[in-house]
Order: sequence, then structure tokens, then C-alpha cells
Amino acid sequence: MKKLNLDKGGAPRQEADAREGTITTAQGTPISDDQNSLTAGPRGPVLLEDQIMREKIFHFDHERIPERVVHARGYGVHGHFELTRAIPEFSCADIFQREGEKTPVFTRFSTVAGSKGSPDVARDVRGFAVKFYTNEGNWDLVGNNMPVFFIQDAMKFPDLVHSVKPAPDRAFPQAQSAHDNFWDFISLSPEAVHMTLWTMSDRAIPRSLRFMEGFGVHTFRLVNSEGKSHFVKFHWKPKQGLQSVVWNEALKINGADPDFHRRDMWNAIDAGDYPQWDLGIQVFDDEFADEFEFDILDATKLIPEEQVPVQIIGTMTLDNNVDNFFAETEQVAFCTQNIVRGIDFTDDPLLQGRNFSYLDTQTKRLGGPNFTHIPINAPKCPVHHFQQDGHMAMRNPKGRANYEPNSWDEDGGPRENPEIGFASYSERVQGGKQRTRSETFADHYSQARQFWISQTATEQNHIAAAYTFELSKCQHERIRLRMLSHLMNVHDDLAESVAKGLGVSDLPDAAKPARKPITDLPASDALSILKNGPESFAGRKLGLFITDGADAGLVNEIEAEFTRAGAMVAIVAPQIFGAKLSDGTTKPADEKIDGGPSVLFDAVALVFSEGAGSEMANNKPSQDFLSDAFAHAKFIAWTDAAMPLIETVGLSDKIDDGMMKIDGENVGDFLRACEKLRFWERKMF
Ligand code: HDD
Repeated sequence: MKKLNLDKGGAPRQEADAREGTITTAQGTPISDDQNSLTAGPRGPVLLEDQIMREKIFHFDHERIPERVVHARGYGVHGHFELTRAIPEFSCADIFQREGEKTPVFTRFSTVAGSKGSPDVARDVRGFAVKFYTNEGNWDLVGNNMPVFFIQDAMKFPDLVHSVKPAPDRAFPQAQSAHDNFWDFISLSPEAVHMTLWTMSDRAIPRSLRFMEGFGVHTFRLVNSEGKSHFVKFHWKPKQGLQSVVWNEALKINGADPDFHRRDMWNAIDAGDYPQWDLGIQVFDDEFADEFEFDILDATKLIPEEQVPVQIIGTMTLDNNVDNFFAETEQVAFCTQNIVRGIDFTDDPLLQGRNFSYLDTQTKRLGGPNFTHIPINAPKCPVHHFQQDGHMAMRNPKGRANYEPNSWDEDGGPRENPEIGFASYSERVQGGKQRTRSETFADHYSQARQFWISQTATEQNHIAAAYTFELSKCQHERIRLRMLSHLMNVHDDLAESVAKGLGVSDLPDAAKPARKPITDLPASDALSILKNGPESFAGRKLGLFITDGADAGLVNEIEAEFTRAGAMVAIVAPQIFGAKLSDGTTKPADEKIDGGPSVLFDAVALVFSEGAGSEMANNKPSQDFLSDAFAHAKFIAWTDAAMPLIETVGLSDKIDDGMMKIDGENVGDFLRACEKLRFWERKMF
């Protein structure tokens, strides 16, 4: 019998021997039959003795860990951060010292309210959490895709989350804020009004995780080697530009592909189309903080980029999908307390509360204090300390010294090092103990108004429609009216539009503001998505709907031209086998029309053969394909043969500049039109 080769610790070494490829128990015993339990006779009872079956089922029973109490549904990917501008003048953090140096990162995007299995395109905030594995320890920048938050003090977080999650008695609704409990809480918490402008905007329904910004939200500190501190806000700017979907589209995407965002991320990285974000910093000093209209410790406020420009200091590239979702995405443990020398906290009460919450939740979620031993959480720099034991201890120190000070000289283990060790910024603080909210936090409407006036008319329509939709899901009139009373402090146009949508003819009195709002803050273009679009179709997806006999030259040219421009092309056809083109070649389909609705694409082209249009006109999925693409303001290319379908869905007298008849001559024109992403002039939503 072959002798097992044992490591010092007793674990069998994985060697390529006769056992290679053989299924074993968790104890390493090869298994001869993994399909059948051990029974007494062929039809007899299963024997308790069956250790192989028992071990298999036992482990299965324990597969789940508690899902995150918020941000349960997420998607993580690996990548790196490359510093393009060293900032030693602001920070002595090792990661910010050497231009061109790359630091590995793991980034997890998430929705907030839904459970692990909820749909991706729910109207929600998106988490944007980045773990930087720096040479001086892990730095976790645990942000969102919106620069402000609902509440100012962590004390209110459990209430906020309870209100948005399914009601405790009925356990619905899932993954949405469109219900009484949420708007009851919000309308009783005026500090949340600004954030709802963001969550009712299209920022809450991003087209892709690749097309959204990220924000550290809080004001942090950067501290340089002389101990001088500057305040900082962190920004992630997608090189791909910003893009969202429209709400009616989001509802349909969630049915057609609940994994829309994760699939998109996986496919883009798999195809080598790596998404990138620039890391930007808004740096300011005490003087600015004192002069600024709002309190820089108030997480419901942002600092307009026009007031403090965003300076780009590096780029994050996400270029590697995970090998194992559970090991990496599920077990990654972000903690806002994970900062490194050169970065520090401020007294933002939301941040201070978070610093407790994340460590606490990871301990519960991952079963003990040794979650830092899990590879995805382990720093990539050396780690030395005297913490020991506990559940699942994987990295166990050797030697006798497990305390300090000790006198064991070179065997005595690690020591403090004031030269390179983390030192908190020595901020002067004083004050009596109290439970109070600073008056400087009391203006709840001014920046909400600023956000509103910064949007294009299309975006304003979407925001008003979203409030209308959500409040229409509230069964209690008093909640709808209370929320309207806040919107009246934001902007008359918004309040009136929502009131009209709800069917409220007499507007309620405006809510009494805690502090008089500032009504003349200027618009900030950076707050709009449409003003910051990519003007490129790269990274976007064309749905190319073809039928048997379609013009091969045209189909191939469209595919080639869009692919050259960095776009993806999905072939949609009546059968998944594909379509036989005019030249006799078969173009395999990526989607059968029933499973490839136009909501999955950014633009569509209908390239039909003579006669196919009438057939498609009688097919409901084909009708929806076209009518939805039109309603969602997408660019549509069509060939003559598609006319019967266009007529059937009632668009023949509505053909506009966003609907282009296509032939071999104007494929480039269609591509250039698509670069605007949507034909908003159509004004459907
Ligand atoms: Fe939080 C998760 C972002 C306020 C408590 N939060 C979590 C995640 C993100 C954020 C991106 C998911 C991390 C991951 O992918 O694993 N949270 C924010 C932002 C906030 C914020 C940007 C405000 C600026 N959070 C916040 C407060 C508290 C928490 C005020 C508690 C007092 N958040 C948690 C948590 C979670 C979490 C309970 C759930 C799972 C986890 O931590 O790992 O601790």
C-alpha cells in the first residue's frame, strides 16, 4: 500500500499519484461509490453506519453562512490600482508614494436592500467596496455609487434598514423601497430627503456596474509624513462613462435576466474588456471646511466638484473574475476601520458608528475573529502579532512568545515601531458628553434642490416619475402627503409633478424646515448622468435580430463595425440554432427571440429577409422587442422587410431620427448615432 506523505502539521500533501482525480471524503479517504447510500440489501433501510453519506450530507447542511444584513447581493472581482500621481504632500500612505506602482485590489459591488437572490436591477443604492492590499496593510474604501447617505448618525442605521427591508409581519416587499414602511421612515427623517433625490434618479438603476461612479461618501483625512492633515473625499470615475436604464426597462430586465449586472461584469472581464475607474480626491483644508455652507462631517452632504475640483491620482483596472464565488465574493470582509498610515478618520458620526459595525458583523458572518486568515481577507504584506487561537485559526505562530513585552530577544516576536507604525492624527477635541445633533447638520433641502436643478429635463422627468411610482405603492395617504410636504421644500416643479402623478389636487403645507434652505446654490453639471455620458458605444451591446435569408453582407458588416468600435454584438434569432443567411452561411444565435428581449441591449437592429417581417409581426416576443426598444428611447436600425412588424406595433407613422433604415451604405452612421446611447428626443419616459 502506498504510504501517505505527511507535512509536519499532519496534512497530506496533494501529490499527483494514483489518487489524482479520485473523489475522497473530507478526511481524504477515496470513495468507491458516491451515488448510493449503504443499505441493508438492495431495497432495505439505510444504515446509520454510512459515514460517507453522513459526512456528505452533514457538510451540505452547513453550506450557508448568514447573508449580509445589508448588501447581501453582490459581485466581486479582482484587479489592481495603479498610482498615476504620487501625493506625498498630502499623505504618507505607502500606496500613494510611487507613480506607476500597482497595488492589488478586490472590489465588490452590491445592491443594499435585497437578499442574496434578489434581482440586480432593483431601484437601489449600489455598494462600491474596494479592498486595497497595500504594502502597509489592507485599506478598505467601503463606498457607494452615490456621494451622500440617508442618515447622519449611525444610531439610526438599524431603523433605516428595517424600514426598507421586507416588513417583519408579511415578509414583503423584497428588494425595493416602494412601500409604506420606507417612505414612512424617510418622511419622518428630513435628513434623508437629499439622498432620496439620488435614489429616485437613474443613478439607482445603473445600466452596468461598469458604468457607475463610486464615492467614499465621508470626509476622511490624509496625513503626510510631517503629521499635517488635509480633509479628503474619494471619488471613482468610470472611464467607460456613466449610463443608466429607464425604470420600465429595469422592471423588464429583472424578469428577463435577474443576473443582468453580474453577467455583464463577468462577460466583460472574460472578453478582456476590463473596466477601469480613475481614483479622484477632493482635498481641502480647515479653512475651506469652516467656510463651506454645510458641515463636512455630515454624510448627507457632498462638496460640489465646481467648489473643490476632483484631482485624479490613479486608476483601478478590474481584470480578473473570481475562481470561487463563495471563497472570494461571499467571504470577503470589508471593514471601514481598515485604514493605513497616512489615511485617517474624521468625526463624522456615521463613519464612527460604521467602524464598530463592520468588524462586528464580519465576526458573526464568518464565524469568529480569524476571518483575516481567509485568503481573500488576508493582507499581502507580512503580518506579525500575538493574537492567537479561536475558531478556524489557520495562521498559527511558532515559538513560545505570545505576549509582549517579553525578554526572549530574537525569539521574542514582533515589536512596536513608532517610525513606521500607524499613529492617529492628533486632532484636538473637547466637549461635554451629550446626545445631540449639531445645528450645522440641520439644512436638509438645499443640496436636494441643487441636485434637482443640475439635472437635464429628461432626468428630472425620471426623478418625478420615480417618486410618483414609489409613493403610489404606499397605501397610506398620510405618508404620501408627508413626503410631498418635503418635496415642496426642494423645488415647486418636482412637488407639482409628483402631486399631479399621484392625483393630489391640493398640495399640503410645506414641511417646516429645521433651518432655512439656501435657494441660490448653483447647478453642478457633475451631478447629472446625461451630461457625463461616454459619447461612445464601446462596452455597450447591440441586439442584432436576424431571420433566415437575411442579407449576409449587411449582417456581417454591422457585426464587424460594432465590434471594431469596442461594442458587443448579440445575435438574436427565431431559433437558437441561428439563421441561414443569404449567402448560405449559418449565423449561430446568442439568444432565441423569446429569451433575448431588447431590454438586454443598448441598441437594436432588425435585419430581416423578404417575408420574415410578416412572420415576426405575428410573434409577441418580436413585437415586444421592437416596441420596448422604441419606448426605451433606443436607437433602432431596420431593413425594409421589417416594415410589417413596425406597422403591427403601431410605429409606422412615428418613425423618427432614432429609427434608421439601414443598408450597406450607412452602418457607420447608425454606429455614430448609437454613441449618444439613447434618443431622448423621443420623450417616451
Ligand atoms: Fe454599510 C455593508 C457601504 C453605512 C453597516 N456597507 C456595506 C457594504 C457597503 C456599504 C458597500 C458592502 C460591503 C461588501 O461588499 O461586503 N454603508 C456603506 C456606506 C455607508 C454605510 C457607503 C454610508 C456612508 N453601514 C453604514 C452604517 C452602518 C453600516 C451607518 C452601521 C451602523 N454595512 C454595514 C454592515 C455591513 C455593511 C452591517 C453588512 C455586511 C457587511 O457590513 O459586511 O456592517
